[in-house]
Amino acid sequence: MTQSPLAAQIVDTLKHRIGKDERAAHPHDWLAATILTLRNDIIDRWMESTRAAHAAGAKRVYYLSLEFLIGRLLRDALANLGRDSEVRDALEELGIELAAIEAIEPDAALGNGGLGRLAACFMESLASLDLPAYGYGIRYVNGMFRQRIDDGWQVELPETWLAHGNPWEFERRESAYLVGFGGEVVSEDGGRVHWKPAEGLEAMAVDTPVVGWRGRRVNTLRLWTARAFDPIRLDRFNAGDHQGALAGQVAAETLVRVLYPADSTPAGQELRLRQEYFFSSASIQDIVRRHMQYFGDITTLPEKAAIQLNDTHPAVAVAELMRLLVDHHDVAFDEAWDIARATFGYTNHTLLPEALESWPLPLFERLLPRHMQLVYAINAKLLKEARETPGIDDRAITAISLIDEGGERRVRMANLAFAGAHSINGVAALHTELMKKTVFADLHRLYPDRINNKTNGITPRRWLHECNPGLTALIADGIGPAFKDDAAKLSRLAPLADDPSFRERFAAVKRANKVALADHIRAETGLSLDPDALFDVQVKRIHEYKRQLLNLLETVALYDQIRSHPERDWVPRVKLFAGKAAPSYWNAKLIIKLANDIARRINGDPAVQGLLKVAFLPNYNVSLAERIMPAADLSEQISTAGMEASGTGNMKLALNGALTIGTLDGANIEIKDRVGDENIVIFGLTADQVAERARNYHPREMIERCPALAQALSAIASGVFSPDDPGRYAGLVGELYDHDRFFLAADFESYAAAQREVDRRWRDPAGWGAAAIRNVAGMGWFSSDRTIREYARDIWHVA
Ligand code: B1H
Repeated sequence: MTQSPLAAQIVDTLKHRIGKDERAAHPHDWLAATILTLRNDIIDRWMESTRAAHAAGAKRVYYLSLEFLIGRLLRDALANLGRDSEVRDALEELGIELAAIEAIEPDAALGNGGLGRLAACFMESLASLDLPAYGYGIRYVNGMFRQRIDDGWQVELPETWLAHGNPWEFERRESAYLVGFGGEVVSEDGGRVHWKPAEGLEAMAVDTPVVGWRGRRVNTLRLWTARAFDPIRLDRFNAGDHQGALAGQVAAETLVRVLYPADSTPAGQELRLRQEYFFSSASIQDIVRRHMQYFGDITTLPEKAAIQLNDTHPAVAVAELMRLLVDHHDVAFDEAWDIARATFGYTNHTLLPEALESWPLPLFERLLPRHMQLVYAINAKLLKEARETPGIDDRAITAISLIDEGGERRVRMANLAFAGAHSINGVAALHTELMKKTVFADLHRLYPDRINNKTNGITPRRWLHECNPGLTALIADGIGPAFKDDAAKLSRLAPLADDPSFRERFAAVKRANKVALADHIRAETGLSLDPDALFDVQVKRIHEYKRQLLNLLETVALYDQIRSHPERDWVPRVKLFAGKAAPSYWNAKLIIKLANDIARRINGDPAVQGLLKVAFLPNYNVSLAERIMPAADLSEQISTAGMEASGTGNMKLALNGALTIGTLDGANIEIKDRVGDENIVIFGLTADQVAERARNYHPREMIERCPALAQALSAIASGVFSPDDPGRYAGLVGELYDHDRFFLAADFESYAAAQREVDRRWRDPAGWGAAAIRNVAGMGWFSSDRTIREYARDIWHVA
């Protein structure tokens, strides 16, 4: 039998690059051989993309992010290159199933949650829109931890995504930069200032190609790894100090070893500041080097480079660019400041006060003495400008300052990023308005033109075409394939909501996806789920403001009602939860345990068999999300209004035909506007009402007035779900009576009523199906292509 050329190439790669023959090859060898073969095609396009940008003297976009939650790359590359079936057939000839090797590709989890996944979607959209762009971050050896559930409790295990090597990446040993820490600042004759760091390590680039839709462009994700300047100190080694001889290498490896697993709350540890400076410095050095090599004049930087700061984690890059301009390129301070501000944009992702990054001034000064001086100089300029602005009083000056003087002195990274950027954007309309009114009110008064909104988006390639091929084929059948190149065209689907035969086919696709998810869950956890039940999902990081606890309380209340009134016409429901808790976030871990305790009790109770099931799916990550999104009927987006900056899981679920039950928070508001008020179930206080209520809130009274809630709480608090440790949840529940920071008591009744409204709609399959189709039709706007076009036009000024 003659082999197809592609099959022959894969075998050749296996032999000559991996060193295995067909009989000895393990699945991981086939995976690597397939990726390496595909890579040749990618590399050609990559080089062409770089050449074209260079020849055109194009402006480049640089996206600086401490997180890139990219997930698996093989299916994405195959789909975007349009080589899916070709590669599937070639592997089949070789007796290998593509799906099987796709499934063993490690999930690159170099991010926590929404912020990191947004960076990954943006990289894909930048390439798809043919914009020359680089992502800059850290090549963590251990990304987001793997979550195991032991007796209902979260256990964190290291994620070893590099265990089998990484065929996607290219080490660039020549692209290396020295990054210093500590030491002193010395003034030379003539007033020139020079930083003499006490420690130094080398940042080395590791590049991953990012393939755009239809292979139009391939951009670079450049992640920095660290190595010691002197990998071994022979003087120490020869003197018998074997460990000391390697200390520099150990320090370097420690720096890039782990991703901080805290979502929405900064870690505040020295190693984190070191990570932030390490990758910011290497990235800025790389950007400046490239600019000088191509254009030769540092003052034209803003015309050729747009640097976007993904939250404040890279905010020290503002000071680093100032240092390079002033100390190394002899640019005068004021001119350097204009250049920096014209180059940087800053995206804010959260308003939670505890999430705003600030560093103790002594720590900042010890690690980065020159940057500290520059922060003072920037602050002096900023506060002088503020003083000269009418309407800015002393209180406002205190709030604008880069230094927080209340208590222990700290450097405010959000203020530094704001001051150093020409654009400061929020990630959904409500969030952006709240930025102007709360955290940045005074800076906004000083610079009223800087804050703007860029509502988040998701890439429809990964989050529709790739994860839901059944629905994608059905849509193409219904409206033609044009939506694949322009997600806005999904709107053409809307009329088909009224077509009974289309609705039936739509329902069949959803059911098949539910069967596939149920099969996966049975294999992973042993739990059997009925694919005809309503799949109600809340999947996201576990955080009190996201209110998984509200969902659990309603679940317990529903459980009570079903048992009290078994004769009623209950809608069979499966409640699916998944998500990770920050390892140091006790209440979040306790909520995971509660979900598992409730699941055990309810799933084992014959009284609700067939009517209610609860499952907590371990280790939520991008790959698991790709299975869940297509199979969901109901999307829980129930954060306390004003607290979820945007949300992006809400978009993935609605795009795959789930109806949302949600508060008027983050992007939910814009989803409602696009899918139509009748196709979403909204409940609860608005952000304004939450702010108003906060001034005079008595949760105990609310609870006492709501028997369903009071009963659910007392059942949990008295140990009904935790007979092995009846007091386990006393504290968690007690806090609700006295404080209830996230207004669960205030929203409970309205949430429970909304859930009964969901039941009512579910009983009408035609109505539900039509609403689900209208959700898909309305979600095209949430493509990250639209988001990136807005950034390109309004912030980066690139074509
Ligand atoms: C978001 C974070 C975040 N907001 C600190 N803030 C982190 C903050 O490691 N840290 O220190 C890590 C992550 N992440 C999320 O960003 C928002 O909560 C979502 O609402 C939003 O959709 C997402 C993307 O904009």
